[in-house]
Amino acid sequence: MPADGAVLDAAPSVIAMTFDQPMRLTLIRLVTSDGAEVELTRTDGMAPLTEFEAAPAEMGPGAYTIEWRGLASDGHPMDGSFSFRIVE
Ligand SMILES: [Cu+2]
Repeated sequence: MPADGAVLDAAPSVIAMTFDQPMRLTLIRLVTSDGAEVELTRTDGMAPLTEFEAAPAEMGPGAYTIEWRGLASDGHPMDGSFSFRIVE
């Protein structure tokens, strides 16, 4: 969350992901279309979770991508990305 491809009229207060099985997120980045990184405050302590949430720093209008990598409970590495836009 936000859903991939979402067009929002305000910045999201949280970036959230739900996993079917506990996932230890080893990396999560929120980047603008210019490749600038937006700070994310995460409180998971890299513990395996099915519900992950992080609070983004202030975000203006533009396109954003979330890139993540994680380790599933069986040690299988996984990764993914999703994107959304904020419009005024
Ligand atoms: Cu696996």
